[in-house]
Amino acid sequence: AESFHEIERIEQRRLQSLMLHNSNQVTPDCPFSISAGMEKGTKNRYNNIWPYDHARVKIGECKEGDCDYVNASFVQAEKCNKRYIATQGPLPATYEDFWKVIWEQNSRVIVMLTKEEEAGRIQCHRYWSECTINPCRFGPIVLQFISESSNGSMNKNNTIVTRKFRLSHTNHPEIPAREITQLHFLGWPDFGIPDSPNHILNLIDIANFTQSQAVQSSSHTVGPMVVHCSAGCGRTGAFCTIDSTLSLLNEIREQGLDVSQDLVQKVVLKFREQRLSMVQTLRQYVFCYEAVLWKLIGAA
Ligand code: PTR
Ligand code: PTR
Repeated sequence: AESFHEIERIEQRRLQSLMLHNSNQVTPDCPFSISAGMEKGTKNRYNNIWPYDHARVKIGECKEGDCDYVNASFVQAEKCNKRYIATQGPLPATYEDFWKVIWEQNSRVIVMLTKEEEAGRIQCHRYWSECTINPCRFGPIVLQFISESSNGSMNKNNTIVTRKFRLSHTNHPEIPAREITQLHFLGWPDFGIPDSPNHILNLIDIANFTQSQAVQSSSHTVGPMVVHCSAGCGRTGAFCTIDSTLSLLNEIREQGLDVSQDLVQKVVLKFREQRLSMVQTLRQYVFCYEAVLWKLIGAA
């Protein structure tokens, strides 16, 4: 708990100094600006979660200078080869932006960690489509639904719905359509944790396997996994922390280095420099340790 509170204090101090500096001046004692996001009210799901400018994902293909904004951040732990795009659950006003990011960053795997609706509140709008006959258009992007399958009944807490899509771009007919896989995990309530670390370790395995398949079948460098929940912070942060920590532990063991350091804390501290509130609650933070330990002792 103490180590999590330390993480929160560091973020509080950073935010206070942001507000003091009127949030748009990047200075040595305040290298974090969030001005791009604060001005884009209609493109943010929540009015207290914005990407830091230094780590935000920018949309390249936009005509006016002002349309590159999307509430998404590149996150990567130190010395870790895993890089992700952490983002909010898309809004109807940002569907096109979302798919542009997927296209431009050449991402192939989307991990969705929230139900569409929880307790009568929309957590994430349905940014995909199930138009099987006619593909859907999001601006220049063409999305074709291919299939949906599920490992269990819709209301089980370990359910993963796997949807496949084909993505192409009307301005780039020369680039072959790409297959995109969305892994939609239904067992993670907002601000809460899944029933068992097993569920999330299983999801991580599937996500990594899908990503590696995409890498193998592509002639180009495949982009980062896109991970989102509702705000793209709490659950997204925990997912990326568990995956990155396990990956770091593997590398460290292979190199015979010291495994006794507190990697989870290190990873979360780094992620919080890149996106606000990554791992949102103490319970989620503890869950990160549980999942890592669960994997290490081979219970999974
Ligand atoms: N659009 C990319 C560029 O010009 O940088 C090139 C590119 C082309 C990227 C095809 C990916 C492509 O698909 P695949 O990975 O399936 O070969
Ligand atoms: N305004 C909300 C809040 O701070 O409570 C923003 C928010 C919503 C933050 C959901 C995190 C949330 O969880 P997650 O990132 O897991 O969707």
